[in-house]
Amino acid sequence: YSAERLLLAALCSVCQALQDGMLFPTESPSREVKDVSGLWIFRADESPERSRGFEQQWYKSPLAETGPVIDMPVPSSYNDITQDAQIRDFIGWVWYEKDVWVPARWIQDRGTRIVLRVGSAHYYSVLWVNGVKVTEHVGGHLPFEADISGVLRQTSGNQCRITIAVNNTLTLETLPPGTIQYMTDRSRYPAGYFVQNTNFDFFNYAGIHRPVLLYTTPKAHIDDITVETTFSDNIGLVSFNVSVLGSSKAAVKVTLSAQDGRCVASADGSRGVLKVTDVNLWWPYLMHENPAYLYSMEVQATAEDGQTDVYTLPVGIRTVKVTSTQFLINNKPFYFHGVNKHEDADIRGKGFDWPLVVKDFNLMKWMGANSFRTSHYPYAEEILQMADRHGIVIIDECPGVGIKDIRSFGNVSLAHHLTVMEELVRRDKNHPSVVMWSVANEPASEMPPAGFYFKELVSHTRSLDSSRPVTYITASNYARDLGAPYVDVICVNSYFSWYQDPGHTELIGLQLNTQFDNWYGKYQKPIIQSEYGADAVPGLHSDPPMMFTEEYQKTVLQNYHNVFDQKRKEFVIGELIWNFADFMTSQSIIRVVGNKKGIFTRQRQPKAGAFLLRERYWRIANETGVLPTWASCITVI
Ligand code: BDP
Repeated sequence: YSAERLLLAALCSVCQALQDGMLFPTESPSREVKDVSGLWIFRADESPERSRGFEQQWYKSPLAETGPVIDMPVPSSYNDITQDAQIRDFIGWVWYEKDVWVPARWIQDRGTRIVLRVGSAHYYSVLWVNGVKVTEHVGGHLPFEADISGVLRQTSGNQCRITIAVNNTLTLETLPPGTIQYMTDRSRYPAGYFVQNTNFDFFNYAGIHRPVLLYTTPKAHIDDITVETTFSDNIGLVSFNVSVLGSSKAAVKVTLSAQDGRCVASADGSRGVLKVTDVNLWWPYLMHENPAYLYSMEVQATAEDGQTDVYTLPVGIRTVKVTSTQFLINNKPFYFHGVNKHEDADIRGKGFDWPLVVKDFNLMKWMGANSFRTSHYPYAEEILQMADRHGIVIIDECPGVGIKDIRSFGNVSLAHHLTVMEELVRRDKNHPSVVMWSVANEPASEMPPAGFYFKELVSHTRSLDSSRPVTYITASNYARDLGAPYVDVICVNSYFSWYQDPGHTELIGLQLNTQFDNWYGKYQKPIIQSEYGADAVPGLHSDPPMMFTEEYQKTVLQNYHNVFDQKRKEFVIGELIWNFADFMTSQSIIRVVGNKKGIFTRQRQPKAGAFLLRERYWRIANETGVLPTWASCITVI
């Protein structure tokens, strides 16, 4: 299968330290953004080796001239858009194309740099503009871009044909890993029959999942900005580092403004520290009466020719620290009462969708959640920006999910995993909402290579960002977990009375207490229950409770909560329900049209468990935090 060979070659060629920044494209006096998402055309390469598109060079001419094409929305997964099961379950190369107009002045002004950026595409992508290859990228969930100024000026000018080939094949070395299995028994499978095997529990949606943008910068431009914040008494400190490309002598000026527009600090130079008197700290939702305070940092870089590039970055001033029993935000104990999510919804699959994002934040705030984990991959940047603005705290996870095969602990895998962490930290380092990195979910951390693998991974992540703790999510036994010595916080998933002792909710108390005491006894690190829960098919009832009913889900949660309430006085620093909403999985005998552990349905309607959690989270917030005045009516529930 040619895609596997191509992928391995691509993986090896990109295993080098990242050179450039990946600032979120925003408009400014010197920058324009043109969203070219919308309706694209699409063709799946159904040839046996999935290689016809490359052999026939589909990028060289309009895609419609190569064969039949269909409409495809961007952003969206392609899987659930048609009535064709073959498209839903397709594995291999699919081709997207769109013709766009580039403003003439962008082309004419040679001082303008034109960039094409894809928010994310699942999984391995190759990009052409007017038939010329401009970049390729391995990995979903993270952005990639190419400077296309040269290509546009050399080819046909204002008209721009963008072609993107995307391949969803997963191999032992990709993140997440997977394998392609050929079925050779001719009495059961036709010739050439293959399947993609994975070890994760969500549907492997594919396509262009986030917006495709064209944006401009001046030739000499701000390439990256890194801020780190701290404070002492009422003085906030913002250290900044600005990198400029296209000019070696650009003059950099940095200005920090408060929410009312007042300038509170400024400095000249590409590195420095801004001092903010009477600082307004960035506080999580429900921890302060004025949470999520954001300053605005304007960076100006003026090149020798007088051209100035301007970029504005929201900055929240806050600190994060971990002790052996606590998670401290701004030196105050923070208790995670939140959710695990997925990027997942009807029709669009993992495609970015503003109505869904805003609805989900409204639901999280309604239920009194102060945090979520980006299980099991990085979410759209727009989601992190929402979290910054609403004070929702994030554990930011990379796509290291389902690492179960010992062959996925090899050097190529590790090198790629380190690169993905570099891409993740580069993208998300400036978000105050992000308080911890998670490098993996439920890897086979008891396998001998895991010790070395996680030592490297955690220490590399720390070297990229020393201001945040690092963890991974374990489901392994405390005595056999080889990565736990390296992490800052222990995150444990467990499913008592579900996958173990199904139906026996009376055992949860004993088993959960044992779990916590064992882990704490061995490592003396704070613990987050990073997943727990039970499936509930909405509308299914029974009393006494039986598995799959709403009552059973509630009973499981209540039993977990009793133990959390004892242990949060000691070293348990958080609880994240699995899951916020029902989500699609691959088909199997343990899934009824997807995973039903949501406390909301996939359409975001509450099950009984949602009301239980709402009461609990507001009660905890009432005990530990400061509620906003508008919320006083909710606290009486
Ligand atoms: C956990 C996994 C999560 C699954 C969940 C489940 O981390 O991805 O969806 O189990 O089975 O172990 O519901």
